[in-house]
Amino acid sequence: MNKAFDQQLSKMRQEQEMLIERSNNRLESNNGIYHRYQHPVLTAEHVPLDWRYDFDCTDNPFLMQRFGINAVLNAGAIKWKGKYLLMARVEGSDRKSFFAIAESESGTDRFRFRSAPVQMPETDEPDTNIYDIRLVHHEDGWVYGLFCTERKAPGMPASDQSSAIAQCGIARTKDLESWERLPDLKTPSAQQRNVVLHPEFVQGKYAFYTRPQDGFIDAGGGIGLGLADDIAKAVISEEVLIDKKIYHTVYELKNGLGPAPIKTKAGWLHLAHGVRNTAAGLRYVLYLFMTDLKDITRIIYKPAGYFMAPEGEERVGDVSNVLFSNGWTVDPDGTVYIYYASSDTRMHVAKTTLDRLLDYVMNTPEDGFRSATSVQRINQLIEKNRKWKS
Ligand code: M1P
Repeated sequence: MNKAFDQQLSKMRQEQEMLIERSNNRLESNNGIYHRYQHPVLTAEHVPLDWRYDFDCTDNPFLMQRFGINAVLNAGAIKWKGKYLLMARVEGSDRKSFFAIAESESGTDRFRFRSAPVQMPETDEPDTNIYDIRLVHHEDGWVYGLFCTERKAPGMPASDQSSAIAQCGIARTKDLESWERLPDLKTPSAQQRNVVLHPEFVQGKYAFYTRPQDGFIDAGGGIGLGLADDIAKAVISEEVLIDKKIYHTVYELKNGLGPAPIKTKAGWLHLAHGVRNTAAGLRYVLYLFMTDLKDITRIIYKPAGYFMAPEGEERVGDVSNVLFSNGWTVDPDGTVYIYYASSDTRMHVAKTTLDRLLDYVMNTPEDGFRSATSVQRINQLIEKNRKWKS
């Protein structure tokens, strides 16, 4: 029995309870599209203390953290048995990521991690790092998790310790507790990240949104789509690009799909991230587009520019100036929660409705790709607004 040790541990427990139990207020906004929230919904400080500290005062007399957590980011999301579940990428201070599920009754606050992280089974080729899971309740009855599995590139000289191969790992579950790992997705591309499973069969096959890339860093031409006969041995023989990178846009350098699309009466609603280079480094923003209900390779609406970009404290973190989303949920009343990470460090939520998102995606002008077309769009609005001038 060590009084100081016990007092310190009890203080840490109380502080963490206050953090987890604090309510999260909706922030006012005039954008008409969504509301941000006051606090992040998950941070490294939300990770249970018994994952990080040894509570035995003989073995850990200084109550030192034995396993450091660096960040909680890029969470897949699903509504499950009335609760909002985030399957977060938890990154240790050793740089390795793993998945852990946190649950909330409200969707906007009091997210609490389950008692232990997810034990993701491996294939014959063990993963060095796994991250950025997309959860999809597929019409075949399974919940799939598609994530990036990263391994060291083979055949490199000893001086090269950073070349890596990224591929799409696939796992499935019926209970969000235990996972069956399936073979990694095979595609014609050298590497893959940001792969997402479409929730319905397409021509009787499993449809995958891909992001073909030649190297670990260099992304290919944009977001692709490919079909596979069998999910338990998923092989795509052809990828078609459906949303290409375009010069002088917010997705000039690269893009990647976020969560699985939401089916609406007007089309499949997609959330994606776009990346451009700046003097301050890469800038990741979120954008929306919609594809045709019958032909999911055809984009029918695509507003110009970004839908959400890093703001205020979101702009700073481990990898600054990044918003990334791979999870959203829709309630039966049309409420949409968009879960997004800022600067590869912590998770936030934004709240909106399907009606607002449809209005945004269908009525915001497309990119005209020239300064002159931007001025034209503004002049059209000014003209239209003339009669409303007070
Ligand atoms: O650091 C920003 C993001 O970079 C990668 O995304 P992408 O492949 O689209 O560039 C991923 O590592 C992602 O996890 C990370 O948030």
